[in-house]
Amino acid sequence: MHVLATAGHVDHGKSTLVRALTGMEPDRWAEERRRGMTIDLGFAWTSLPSGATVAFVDVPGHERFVGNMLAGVGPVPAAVVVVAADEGWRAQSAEHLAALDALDVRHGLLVVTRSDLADPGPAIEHARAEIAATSLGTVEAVAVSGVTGAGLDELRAALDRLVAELPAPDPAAAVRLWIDRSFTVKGAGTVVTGTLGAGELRVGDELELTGAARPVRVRGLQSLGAAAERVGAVARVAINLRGVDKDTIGRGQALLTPGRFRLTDLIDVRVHGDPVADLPATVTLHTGSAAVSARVRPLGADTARLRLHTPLPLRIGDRALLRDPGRHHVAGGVTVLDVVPPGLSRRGAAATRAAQLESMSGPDLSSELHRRLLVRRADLLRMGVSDPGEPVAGDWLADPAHWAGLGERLAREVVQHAAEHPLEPGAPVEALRHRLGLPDRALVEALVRPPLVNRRGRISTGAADVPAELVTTVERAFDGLGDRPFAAPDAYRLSELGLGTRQLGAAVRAGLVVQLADNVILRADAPRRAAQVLAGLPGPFTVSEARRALDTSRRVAVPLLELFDTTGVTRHLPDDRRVVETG
Ligand SMILES: Nc1nc2c(ncn2[C@@H]2O[C@H](COP(=O)(O)OP(=O)(O)O)[C@@H](O)[C@H]2O)c(=O)[nH]1
Ligand SMILES: [Mg+2]
Repeated sequence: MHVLATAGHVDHGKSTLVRALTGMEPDRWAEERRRGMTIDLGFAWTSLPSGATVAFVDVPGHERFVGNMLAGVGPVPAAVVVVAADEGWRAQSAEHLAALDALDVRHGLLVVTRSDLADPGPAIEHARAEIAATSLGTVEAVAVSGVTGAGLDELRAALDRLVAELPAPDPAAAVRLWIDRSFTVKGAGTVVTGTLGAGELRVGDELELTGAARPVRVRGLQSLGAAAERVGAVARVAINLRGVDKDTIGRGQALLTPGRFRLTDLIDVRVHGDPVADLPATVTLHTGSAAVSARVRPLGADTARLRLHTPLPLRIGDRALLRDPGRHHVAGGVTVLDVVPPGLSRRGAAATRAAQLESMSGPDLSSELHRRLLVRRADLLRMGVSDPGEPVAGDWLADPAHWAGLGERLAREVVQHAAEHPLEPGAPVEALRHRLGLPDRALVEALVRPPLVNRRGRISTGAADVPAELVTTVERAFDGLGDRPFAAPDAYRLSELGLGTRQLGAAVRAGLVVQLADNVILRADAPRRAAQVLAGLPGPFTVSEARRALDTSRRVAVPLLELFDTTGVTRHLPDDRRVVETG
């Protein structure tokens, strides 16, 4: 099915045309039929010669009902612009066309009606020129009479050509159904209708309803008057809802696939049309079937921040229309650039923001990542990025350059931590998460790559490349200590060999030695072996007893025992003796 909206000045023959094409009455209200004027949206449908089904959303032309017109046009991708041959281009011809342009409607057809009353030539010429200057571009034109039926066959053929060029909807897309009508049906309860532009609805689906605290469930579906188990886009659809009261639902609200949209009341937009500086401080923003009041804060020459009176399920790339509520005129269209914009409290923040918005257009993954650096995949989907790519960890997506930079920073932090805490077997993940300002430990872990290693929640430099010279020098430091594995080379010997802070740090990171204090080093396996020796002592022991058992000095024994205390190898008793912890 295809859905088209009518557009055009009041009394130019829109409803008559829809009636002639479909045999259905688009003016649903008794008042409309009595006054011979469309007030609210009308709906009718028919089959085209190709077999394609086309449904019309017939809109009111009177300027008092432009709000209703916009609710009908908002969700529809194509329009039939109607102009009366005998009246020509009029105020709402222009206003409706400006609205289609603001909403970036790209497909349409010009129908000049009442051509039994006047030569349609001048109206066609004028209208086509006006339309050509908008998002609709060059359109086909057909002259008809809704009364005599002349031209209707050509129109049906032209409609077939129009619907054939409409883009195919994405059946897998999330549903955002803008409600254009709601009513109660005896025995069935609340029913809402709308134009389904993408995705699919099924009986039993649970949906979010904007403005409602609880989800609603689809109890029944109808399309073009027939019940259906599922309805795919594009379609006019009527939805019987469970769990909702008629009084709490209506035009302007939307039914949403759960978890796929976020409601926002603050958006940054690009303005098409009037210069931003000319916009009134308060405008009415129309999108889908919604119309909400919005405060305008100009940012750049064609960008602004809008504070919406009511939050809407908007995504980056959405189009909306701004109307001046005072002068009743279409002030322009907007493209949503950001639905979670940064605060502007710092001095100069607005100018910086304007510069950022300069280069933005649609929901482009790389620029979103560039802007947000790290963001959850689900959040990007909600913002309107349809293919957010592969996460770096968990649900997190990262800007590639930022991620590479974080990897380098992590390596530096780990090296620095090793230098500051040479006795620790690496930096704790949580400490690194904090140092790097990351929101999730999983990110730190995902940044670990060789030569870094992650062992039991600590990240270390692992087996780094050790200069052969360093290995030899360290060996020489232990020369002459013979078979005393717990004896440390003295400070003089170290300085003689050129083993300063940096060299010792490297030797520690390379796993050659452990450093117990300034200038106090042992071979790397010494602490493990010392623990075995101490475990063989008959009972609690003093520092002196440990020192003798290990055949070493207090200079080594004291910091070694302190290390054992902190790592849980020994327990320090109140009488200053220690025991080796078992198990
Ligand atoms: N002679 C003639 N009258 C028409 C034609 N189309 C519409 N009308 C009349 O024009 C008036 C307005 O038509 P309507 O369809 O209600 O216009 P709308 O406001 O654009 O929906 C009605 O009195 C129609 O009967 C046409 O093609 N020829
Ligand atoms: Mg009408």
